[in-house]
Amino acid sequence: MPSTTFAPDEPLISTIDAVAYEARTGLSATPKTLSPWLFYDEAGSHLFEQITELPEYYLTRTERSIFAANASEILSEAALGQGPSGKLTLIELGAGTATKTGILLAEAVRQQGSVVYQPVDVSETALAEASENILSNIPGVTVRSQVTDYTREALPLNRLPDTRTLALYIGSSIGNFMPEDARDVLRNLRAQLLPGDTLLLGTDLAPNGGPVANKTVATLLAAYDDAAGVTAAFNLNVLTRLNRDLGADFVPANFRHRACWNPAESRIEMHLESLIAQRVHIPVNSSGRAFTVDFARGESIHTENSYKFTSAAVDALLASAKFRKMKSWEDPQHLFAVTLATAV
Ligand code: AVJ
Repeated sequence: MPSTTFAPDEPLISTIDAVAYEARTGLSATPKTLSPWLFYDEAGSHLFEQITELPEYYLTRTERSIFAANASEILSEAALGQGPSGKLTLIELGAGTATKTGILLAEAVRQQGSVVYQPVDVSETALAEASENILSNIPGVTVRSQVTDYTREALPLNRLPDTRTLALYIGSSIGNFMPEDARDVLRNLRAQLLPGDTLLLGTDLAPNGGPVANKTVATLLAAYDDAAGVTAAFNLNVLTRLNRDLGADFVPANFRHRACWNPAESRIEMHLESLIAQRVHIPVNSSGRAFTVDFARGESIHTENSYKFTSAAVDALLASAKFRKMKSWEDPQHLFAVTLATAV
């Protein structure tokens, strides 16, 4: 995804090129795939916001409750080792609209009087919404937002004298990446940090991964296949996006949303399954040439992975990027974990 500034309803050519590239490479592969970043056009971002409020989608509200219960401890642990005049600066990867971050920012202001907040995201509109929310609700926060693709580019870390950085990577965003890519994203972040800086990582827990075995595969499946069909609409919207951005002729009604649990990989997978044998035409590709995609009945496009972690898996991932766990917090039902780690 390019870091170029764009309006959601009027993408620059470079965004279209990136979409075309993903469509051509992903849909000509076996099995067919599409990258999850394609979900987040204007309609898809709106659908995701709706997902976060669904009764089945426990992730967002659970992480928020962990922040609400532990913000004071999280911030003071992260500030350990600061000099007397030292302050924490918060940077957030993939900040989106930063709705949960407010709890942590308000606590940072309470503890240190003021805070500089640097949200990083590929979406300029999401960042604009984030700054507005934060600035109008939490006095004492200075916002410096940056449009960057943190998976491909160096982070624009503005290090102020006398400050330590607390990097936030929350919302289970890391779960979208295959293990090696997740490690590389954290290594890219680690490369911009100094020893003693910290990372707060939000991860969804594997079923029965916590000390109490009360998270089932059914809990997970419901979160990715809700009764109201919002997740189905979110998944199918990627086809509508390809129609709009590339002039493709997908008929979304000819596909169905499917979520499954892959125990060997410890991940939820989302697929779009073709209900019939069909041929789809895609007039625009990255080299400007049209191409066609044939689907057998029952064949699917793999659109997303959402990895679920044991606490040992979180430790190993952190260690592979030169972080060491300081402390972690879970909700009482052990659905979700928030882990604070220090750069070593
Ligand atoms: C935004 C990647 C954390 O994996 O739970 C929600 C995206 N996909 N429902 C997740 C998503 C289907 C979400 N993340």
